[in-house]
Amino acid sequence: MRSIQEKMFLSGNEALARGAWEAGVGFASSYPGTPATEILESLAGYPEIISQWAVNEKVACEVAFGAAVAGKRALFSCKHVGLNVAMDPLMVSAYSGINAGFVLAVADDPGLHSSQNEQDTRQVAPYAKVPLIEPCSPQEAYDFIQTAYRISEDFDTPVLFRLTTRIAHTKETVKVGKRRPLKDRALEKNPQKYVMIPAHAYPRHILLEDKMRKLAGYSETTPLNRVILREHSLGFIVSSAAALYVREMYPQASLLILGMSYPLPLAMIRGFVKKVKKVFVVEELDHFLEEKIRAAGIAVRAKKPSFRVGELRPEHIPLIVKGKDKQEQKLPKRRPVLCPGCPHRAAFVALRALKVFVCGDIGCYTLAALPPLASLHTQLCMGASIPFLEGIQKNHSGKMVAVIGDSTFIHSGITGLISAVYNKARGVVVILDNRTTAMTGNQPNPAIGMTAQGEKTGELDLAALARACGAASVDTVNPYEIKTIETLIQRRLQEPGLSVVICRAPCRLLERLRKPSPRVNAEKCKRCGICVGIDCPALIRDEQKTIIIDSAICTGCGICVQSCPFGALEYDEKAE
Ligand SMILES: Cc1ncc(C[n+]2csc(CCOP(=O)(O)OP(=O)(O)O)c2C)c(N)n1
Repeated sequence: MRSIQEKMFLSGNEALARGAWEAGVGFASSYPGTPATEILESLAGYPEIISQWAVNEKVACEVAFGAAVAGKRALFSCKHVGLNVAMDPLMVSAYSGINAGFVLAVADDPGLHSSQNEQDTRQVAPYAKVPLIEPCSPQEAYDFIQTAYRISEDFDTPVLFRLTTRIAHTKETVKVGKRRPLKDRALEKNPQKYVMIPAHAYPRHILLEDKMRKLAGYSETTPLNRVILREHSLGFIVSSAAALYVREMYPQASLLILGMSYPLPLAMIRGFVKKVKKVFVVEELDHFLEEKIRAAGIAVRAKKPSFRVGELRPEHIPLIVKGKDKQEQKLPKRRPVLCPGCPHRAAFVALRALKVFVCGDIGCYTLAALPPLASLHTQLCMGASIPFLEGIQKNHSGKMVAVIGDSTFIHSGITGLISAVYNKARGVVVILDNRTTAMTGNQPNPAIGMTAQGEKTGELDLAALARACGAASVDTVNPYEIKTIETLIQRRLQEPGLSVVICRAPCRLLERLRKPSPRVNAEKCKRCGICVGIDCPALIRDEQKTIIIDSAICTGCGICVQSCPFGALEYDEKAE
């Protein structure tokens, strides 16, 4: 029994970290990604846990799996798309099984608050043949992560632990306990278990199928799955955030809440459906539960397909019960924009002037795809910019540029660069090195020389790395000089091979640039709006087309000054 020590006000991510710490986790590895980033950030605050940012999710998963095989309880965390990158190790680790407990905490982003898609991670559990745990609150994230480690060790399996934005970021008072120190398990040489050649993998697959049958039995009896019988006329089968919304909208209804949603407790579901007249399956995103329940021949009602897109909200529940379609909310949207003084801005002003085709990547700089900058033309997934350049350049005669951030280049851009050089691609790769992983909240990366737990470490030299990959030339430039960047890229585009231009200046959220703001010389200003085209939030054009500089947020970076062809934006000599 856990002895309750205290209460803490925690988000789902923080509660998960606290529960993992109490469960004796000794190692954690991750790559940042919203809404999962704070899991590792919280774990890094516990000195008993070695907590590391890896270069990408595949590596993070492999390192954490290695730690589990070594005998320490280990945690891997990432956002939903991060699991795509880590699928290779996950699929095979399910065959191997673990030594000490191994949990993969994955946070989905229904509604795409900060993601390129809204894939439903629950679908991975049957594909990878691993159990799936879904908490519906921070308290459950804290409680269930501890159960997840017991399941992992009892069944010799990695466990998938799925959160969504609302569970990961919601805060509540969580009852917590104490850390239970664990003895490390012995590291053993067991090639039949840890070397997945065909001769070993085949018998492991037989074992895995048997394990899944046993897990299906466990799912029928675990307290993670529970029935709350109230009204017999209406009931819901739910997991994750849907459980909260249904409780809020239909407090008298009967509930079957699935904390372990794969393998499903089909006998329990059958029993529930027998007792309750009208049973609805309510779930966010895919019809994961509905499909499996119906495939087992159990008649249930479910949401219309329109609810498979976007976030589920409490007010959707009555619509689902009435069999109606989702009504789209028409709220005004706030346009995201690069920060004032952002070092990425000038590169895109230069690229726009060059009128080249720009293969983009994922980071703050993806915002340059939006007008008025409108100077980034593709974006697929992390690291895709350079392979995209290669694919397009080989099949098109135009000049091609790829743009990629420092963290993304290290994540999965390096192999693309090697491949493009090897295959004799032409063009320019611009590495936007703002000395951080800005988009996800300024985490350090290997080019910074700082670990997740704040220790100094070696600094990866991006210029030397690009040279070693075979780049035809490597230049490092000050990204605040628009003309220099423009001239350099233009020159490199005329040359053979693939050149690398590193635009290097720190993210303004890390290092504040506070130079005096320029002022508008009303006599020279033509009210043409060219300066507003650099898309700086510190530049406002009023209804009379007068340019106003918001000195409260202007950093004095000077990009607007360089962009005005009439010299109407100028620095006050005395203020300098
Ligand atoms: C596979 C995957 N992992 C993580 C993320 C979350 N994410 C988006 S961009 C990014 C890195 C951004 O850093 P960088 O490339 O240095 O650009 P910056 O935001 O600093 O400009 C991360 C971690 C993602 N979208 N996809």
